[in-house]
Amino acid sequence: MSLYITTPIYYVNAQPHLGHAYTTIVADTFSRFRKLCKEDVRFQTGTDEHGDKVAEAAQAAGIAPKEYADRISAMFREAWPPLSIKPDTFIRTTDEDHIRTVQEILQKVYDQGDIYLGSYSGLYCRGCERFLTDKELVEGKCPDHQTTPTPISESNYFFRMSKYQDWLIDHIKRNPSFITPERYRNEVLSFLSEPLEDLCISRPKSRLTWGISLPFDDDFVTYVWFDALINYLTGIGYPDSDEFRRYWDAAAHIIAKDILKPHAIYWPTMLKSIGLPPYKHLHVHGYWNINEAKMSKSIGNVVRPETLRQDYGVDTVRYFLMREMSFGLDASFSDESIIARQNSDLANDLGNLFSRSLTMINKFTDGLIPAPAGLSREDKELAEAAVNMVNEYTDQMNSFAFNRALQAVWAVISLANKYIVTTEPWVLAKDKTKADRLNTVLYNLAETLRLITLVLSPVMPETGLKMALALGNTEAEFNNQNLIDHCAWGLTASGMKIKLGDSLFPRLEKKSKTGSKDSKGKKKEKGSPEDKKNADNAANLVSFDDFKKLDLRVAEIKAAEKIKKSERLLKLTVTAPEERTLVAGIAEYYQPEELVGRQVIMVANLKPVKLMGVTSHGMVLAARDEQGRLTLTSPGEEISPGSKVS
Ligand code: ME8
Repeated sequence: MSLYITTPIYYVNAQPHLGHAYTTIVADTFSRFRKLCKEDVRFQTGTDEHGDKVAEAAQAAGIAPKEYADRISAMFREAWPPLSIKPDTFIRTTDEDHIRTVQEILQKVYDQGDIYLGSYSGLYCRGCERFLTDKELVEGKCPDHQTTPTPISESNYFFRMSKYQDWLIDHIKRNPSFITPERYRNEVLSFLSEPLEDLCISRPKSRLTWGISLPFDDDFVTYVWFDALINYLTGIGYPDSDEFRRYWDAAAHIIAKDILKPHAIYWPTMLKSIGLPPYKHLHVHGYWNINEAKMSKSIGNVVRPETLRQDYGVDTVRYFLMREMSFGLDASFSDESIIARQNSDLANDLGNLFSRSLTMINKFTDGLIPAPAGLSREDKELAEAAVNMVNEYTDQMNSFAFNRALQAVWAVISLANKYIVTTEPWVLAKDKTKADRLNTVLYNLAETLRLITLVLSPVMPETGLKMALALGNTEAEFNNQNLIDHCAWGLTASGMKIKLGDSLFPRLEKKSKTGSKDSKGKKKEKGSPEDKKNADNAANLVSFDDFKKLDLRVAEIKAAEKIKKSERLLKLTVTAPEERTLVAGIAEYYQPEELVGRQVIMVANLKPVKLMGVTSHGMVLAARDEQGRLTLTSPGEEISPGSKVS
């Protein structure tokens, strides 16, 4: 089977924001998912460069429209690879082949009598680039752009859209999956219950020159929507390329609800007039809002995807967008919600399952995935749940219910975390007669992680690769995995060598968007008394003699446990080489069992202190960054416990 998945082509009157990134990440994820189902996929995005809005933005920037379009189009093109978005084609409506295709199509529609010259007066919204009906206005304004439309009266060319109204209603009714989710299908049918007007498809050059000239009348340029929608055909080489024959029947467009009407009404009727079958699916999503208002360049409340990527990492951004929005409905963006997802879903649930399992395989079976013995009830339960997860995930992904697909994965992550608690591998490891049981448990964890890696990779490609490599696969094996041949239980080969690495996701603390803040959340000013104090502190340098007083040693953790009633503190029993107890404030970042066997650096000659009833004879060193990520320091390679650090 083939799939031709597209995003809208974005206007080049402003830079990419999170709304554009969302649609494009959905298209990328879906494309990766269907490739994982061994399908032949083509994914297209691009930029929409003609029309009033772009001409105005170029004028405001004081440069020619083409130069302006080149600049912003490049920003869109360059925004995608850092977000792991890999389109097969990036189309621009100023491309030569697109201009030629638009003119050929216009001529064809004109020749068969579907375009006529008429006159028009109406209310024009520059933001929407179309005339609005009275019904669409809210208190006289465009509801999307909050602007009063301009009355315009002029001669123009019209496309006989009304001629295809009955055919379109019939097509929508016969094909329930033509427009999804259903609410948008109903919205379109309700709109079509009133008589459809013909579509004005030209602009006189006296008013606008930045567009594609009509092939049959050089005094006019093409209306930007008639031009833009045709990109979906140009991109696959309409009318006579192999790609066109291969992909047009499998076309699926993803858009937000703002451009439902052009895609659900103008476009299928245009296609009908050209004699082509309509696209297969139109998938419509809601808006990302900020404080209840649509994130939009005209309102100016935008979040830049690049800023988010730098703050949270690409896979956290992708996961958050796919998990947080229920496709079709609106969702709210806030830093708090993305941090909450990172901490609970990624660092806690997935990150802990991963690091606990790998640490135990590393420690208890020398880093080799062991061979399983007989399966108990709880083993079967885990295996069954993991295999069912793949099916459930596949169904939900195919129906664009990405949040539900991810919920299904997280149900298994949580089951596997519970499985660790009930099977207690660290207890099994102490008893030689329980080796078979330990092997089975560790194998089952590795196999569950393999299936989790498989299904998560379309959403989080970097994390997927990291997990696959850690589980002992090569990059080529990761790239060759698929949902058809690799979804059964028991495919992990025992004896594979795992590779322990860094944790997948750090825990984050609540942070500000606008740079460094003090503890009360007030933004710090440069040159403030506080800055002066920091400068004084920096001058307060430590002498080498003072430094020499510190006795830093390598310590090996033998046991770790939570301290009752404390959320932060862990009690560590270490050897250096003599045994001693340390108390460390790292419980939010590490599970006790993943610490056992690790070497750390400690300050060995601190005065003992009592914390929550436990006396600490020293302090473990850790690094913490501005986002609150924490990692324990350790010697670069294993060395005898007690070695001096100097
Ligand atoms: O309409 N939430 O381009 P455009 C979710 N050039 N998605 C959002 C969003 C938000 N707050 N804001 C924007 C155009 N989007 C035309 C399209 S297609 C032949 C021509 C996304 O730059 C969403 O996909 O205004 C929406 O449909 C699209 O950007 C509009 O992009």
